[in-house]
Amino acid sequence: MEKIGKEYNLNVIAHGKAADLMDKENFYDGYMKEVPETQITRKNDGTILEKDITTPGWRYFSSSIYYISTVKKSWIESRKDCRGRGADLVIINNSEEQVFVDVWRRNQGVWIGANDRDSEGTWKWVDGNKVINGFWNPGQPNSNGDEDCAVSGYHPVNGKWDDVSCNYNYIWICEKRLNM
Ligand SMILES: [Ca+2]
Ligand SMILES: [Ca+2]
Repeated sequence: MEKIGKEYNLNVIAHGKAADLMDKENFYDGYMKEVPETQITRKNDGTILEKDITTPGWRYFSSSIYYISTVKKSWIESRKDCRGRGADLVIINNSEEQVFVDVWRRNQGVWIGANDRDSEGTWKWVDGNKVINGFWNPGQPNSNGDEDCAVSGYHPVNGKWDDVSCNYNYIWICEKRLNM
């Protein structure tokens, strides 16, 4: 499985397109079940290490590696998990990354790194940058009650975002940017 996983990652590097990921979905169904999770360590020297890109349990896509949880937790606990892995909740910068997340979430809601916990109505990513052109469902975010955290795929058939209570439990996706 190690060898196949490496070939798969290199293929994604070569093409870098979300469409390739959809083509490979059946492939990584098997792959994800068999490889163990391992902790990754943060590199400070700015080099791209093949070890990072091929870390078991993580997927490479467009200058980042991603991890998806197998259990559901609150947004804060999910973020804590990502930070413990040297990463943070996923920041979605463009439609390709949105498709990547949408394919990988497999019809489940996933926490993403967008929230308005600091200031109601001001949506920011976990890196502090404002959310611009978010992939929100119609009528969202509406802070219905008190909703400060964004989930992709609240409606399972569509990966668009809703704001929901941060205390709900969802799976989550972590992102670690590689220095390229
Ligand atoms: Ca809110
Ligand atoms: Ca909402």
